[in-house]
Amino acid sequence: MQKSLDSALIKIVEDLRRTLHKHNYRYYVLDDPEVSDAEYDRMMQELIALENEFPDLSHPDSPTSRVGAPPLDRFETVAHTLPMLSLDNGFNDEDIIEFDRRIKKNLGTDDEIIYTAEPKLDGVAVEFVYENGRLTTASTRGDGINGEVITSNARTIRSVPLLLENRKNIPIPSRLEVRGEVFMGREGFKRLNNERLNHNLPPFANPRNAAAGSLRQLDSKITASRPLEIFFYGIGVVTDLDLESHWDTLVILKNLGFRMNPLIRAKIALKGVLDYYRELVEMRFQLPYDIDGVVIKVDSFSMQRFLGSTSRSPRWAMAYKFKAHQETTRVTNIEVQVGRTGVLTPVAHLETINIGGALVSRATLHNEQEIKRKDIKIGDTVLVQRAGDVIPEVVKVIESKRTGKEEIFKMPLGCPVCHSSVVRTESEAALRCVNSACPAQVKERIKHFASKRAFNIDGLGDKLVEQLVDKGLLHSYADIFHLNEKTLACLERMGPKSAENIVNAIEESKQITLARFVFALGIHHVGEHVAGTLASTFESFENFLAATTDDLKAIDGVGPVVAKSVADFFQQDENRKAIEAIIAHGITVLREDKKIGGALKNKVLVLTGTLGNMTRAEAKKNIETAGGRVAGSVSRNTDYLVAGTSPGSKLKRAHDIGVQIIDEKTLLELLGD
Ligand code: 5U1
Repeated sequence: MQKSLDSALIKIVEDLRRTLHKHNYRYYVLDDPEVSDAEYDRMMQELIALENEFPDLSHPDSPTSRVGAPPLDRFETVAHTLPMLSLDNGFNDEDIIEFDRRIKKNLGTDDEIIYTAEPKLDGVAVEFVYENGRLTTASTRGDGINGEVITSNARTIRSVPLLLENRKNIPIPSRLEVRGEVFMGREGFKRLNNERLNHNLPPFANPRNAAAGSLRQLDSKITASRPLEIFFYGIGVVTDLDLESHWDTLVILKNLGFRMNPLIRAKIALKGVLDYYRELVEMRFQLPYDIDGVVIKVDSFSMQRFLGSTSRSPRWAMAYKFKAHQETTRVTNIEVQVGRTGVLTPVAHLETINIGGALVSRATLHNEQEIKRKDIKIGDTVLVQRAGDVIPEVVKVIESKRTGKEEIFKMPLGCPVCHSSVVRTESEAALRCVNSACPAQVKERIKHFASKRAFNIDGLGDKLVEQLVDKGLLHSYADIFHLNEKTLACLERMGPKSAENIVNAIEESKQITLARFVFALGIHHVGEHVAGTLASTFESFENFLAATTDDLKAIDGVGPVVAKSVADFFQQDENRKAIEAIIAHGITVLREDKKIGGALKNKVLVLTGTLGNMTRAEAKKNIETAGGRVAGSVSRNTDYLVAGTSPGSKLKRAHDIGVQIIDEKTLLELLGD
């Protein structure tokens, strides 16, 4: 009897593990989840409970091992079977043309060389060893010959497969060494740094440092709490597989369960490589993670072997780096700006400089502590960086350039705009203006409310909002819905056509998804990600309004700070009144389940060319309402390319990689119009 119970239990645990591995693969590798996060978490909790109750059933391959293992005293080191080489760098087209020329010369051919090109992530290179399909060792690059063993830490990264699966009849190699870049996305980085500031811990300087620091933790439970991700890009020693090219290898790796960057461009010639570089230069700041260039690899393995490597780097690969995004300049002044939650942010005025193609004359200094920590004075020469975020920041002072005439900066004792008093909240490094009617706060709140990712009111940009607030025409969110063509046409540089377009955009914005609506309210600590979590949890605005602090705290990804902030927001009469006033204008907050269950559920669409019946913003909104997502570029994950008139290069790309191309009429049919 006991035996049959044990075998039934073992089967339940094994089934749960298999199911969780499968869903992990669908979520991280295919970007096509089959179950909700809540369902996944429920299964994981069930497995954790069973493994806790029956410790004999625990196993290092279990998906539960992602929560971390007992802490280590130190890291062991391990020799890489094949050295983990670096890449030679190129900085302009001529360097890449020369690289191509050299390869042809070494191979003794005039034929076009076929390359695979991929984004170069700014993260930490790691090697993973799989023996008979099980992850046995993960190690950092170290000096390229020996690395540090970080297996328990690597196991906590959800997009790292713990067990390989034989899909599409690909045999599981007895030994497989796979290499990839561990990184932290920008959203995760911001959230982590906010949490650290809230706990009086120093923030990480950039996502790369945060990824490296998180991976080198002796306690893997800390690593497990960090939002690390990975894209795999290559191999070391592999047995049992007959691999002929880099691209074929990546396809096989993807089928075995490894996550690939969807932007990898396969089998292109030199011109394709140069075009791809330009595409990524355009796209880089829209990506959710930092990249610092493009990696170009000769695709054929027989050519790679013929070309060989130096002791430092392979002759068949090169990194084409993006232009520097750091430059030095001088701080001419420091101004204090007031944000939508009243936070006072010091901003450096700079002598204008060109950083990676953009003119920069302002940089955020974050807060008073940050100015003190970096010891920034007015008149200093500083290193300025335009990083992932569009807001440039001061990295450090170039002390050797000091003349002694630099001036120390002091934060004002009151709000620089409305002169109300300012307070410093205990957990925050910031000062805050206490007057919620402060014109600076009103302007910033309305800008946020109308912005692309909130109500998405095309044409109601920052300058216009400022004019409208200054003229006393906008005091609250609801005032936006009173704007008419006559009022708008009185403003500077506003023709009747523009006024009409704005009024139309305001009208169109009245249909809004719950996630966008919650984000638009500008609740402290509720960014786009948290708003999405709240929307998918509560499904309707009525449910969200009725939530208690305990309901909020119970949501995965919503900590006590966010829960308190949401509860405080709704406790304030003025906020409730502001929401009632918005809703009274005929706003429809779409139930989130409509979005999730829409005709384009989980579909990825890319738009090219001009559409006849809707603007791009409208198309995007309609697609999102139907549960789809609009991406900026065509990749193998794209479900449909919607081609309007005069389509761009995306059409050829979609055609080349076999993405389904549809016209606007078909899109309307899919949207159920
Ligand atoms: N995407 C990518 N990054 N990266 C880094 N591929 C790639 N390949 C590398 C490195 C160091 O090296 C191999 C070409 C040896």
